[in-house]
Amino acid sequence: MLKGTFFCIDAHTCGNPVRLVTSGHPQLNGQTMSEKRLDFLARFDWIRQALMFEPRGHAMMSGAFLYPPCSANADASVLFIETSGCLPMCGHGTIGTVTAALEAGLLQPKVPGQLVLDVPAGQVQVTFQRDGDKVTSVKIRNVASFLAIKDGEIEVPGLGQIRFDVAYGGNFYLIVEPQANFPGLEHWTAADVLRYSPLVRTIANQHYSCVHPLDASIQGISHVQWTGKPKTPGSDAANAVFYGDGAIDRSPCGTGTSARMAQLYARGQLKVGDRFVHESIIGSQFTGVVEAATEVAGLPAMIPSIAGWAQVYGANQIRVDDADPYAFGFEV
Ligand code: PYC
Repeated sequence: MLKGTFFCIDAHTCGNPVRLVTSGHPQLNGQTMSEKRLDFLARFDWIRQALMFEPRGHAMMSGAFLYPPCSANADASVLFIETSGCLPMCGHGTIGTVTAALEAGLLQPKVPGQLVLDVPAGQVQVTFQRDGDKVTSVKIRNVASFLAIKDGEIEVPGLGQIRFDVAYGGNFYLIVEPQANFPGLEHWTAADVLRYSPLVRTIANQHYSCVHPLDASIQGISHVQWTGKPKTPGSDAANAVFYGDGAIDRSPCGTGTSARMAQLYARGQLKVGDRFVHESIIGSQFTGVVEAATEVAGLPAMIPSIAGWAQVYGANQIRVDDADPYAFGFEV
């Protein structure tokens, strides 16, 4: 039986995919995007599975639905989907969604060049540049970000003792800097990242807990960020972010860059006004800025911004028919 038909605009943000679903949206219950995210996961997760997993997607696939605004001051709301679930916030996803939606005429900003978006993690402010019909850059003023765990330590089979911090930038990131048992990302292959990240994430989640103080539906370490020396001129640092079951972000990761800036800010290595150019595993760059100091439930925090670009490369229509044994993906 045909379960649904979805029109999608396919794009990538600095190399990482963004599939903006422009039709087939389910009606969601809830007042906020956080509540709507939970409703989507409870009742419509089959849509995410069908559009993100192989054979219609792949390990890195990620996408979004646009919804009407939840708040009076917002232009629209965004629900993020990817192979691991529905992220509270996604930086590369927002840059790709905004680019694809503006170019397709799906968003009409109240203020030219600016958008306010409700996302499950809160609200983000977007500014963008255009050249004719083309959107050339998108900057996101992200949700309040903070250092959640300082100097954690776990024993990782095959690696040994690993010291880390956990920071929040819209998702919780376990951040590993070069140390005795990790020589730095520049000395690792992608296969090393894929091999050790799931282990590190599982072990850290067994020993440490992190829950967002204002929204308990945001909890647990979902992403692992390995850091190192950059290779692209102009970058301040490099990172590889692992997410889902086997994905390495091809972009520098918007929420990961926010988390990294929050960690460096809390450690006194960045201050308000500082710029931080972050490089991905393929050398693409986001420009981050420490916009302001703030607090979250009395804890010191900061507001980061991240800027990057996206390219729209096509459109497709995806039919999901449950007569197809692989309609909702498969495990390899
Ligand atoms: O850009 O925030 C991001 C992101 C999260 C997971 C993959 N990319």
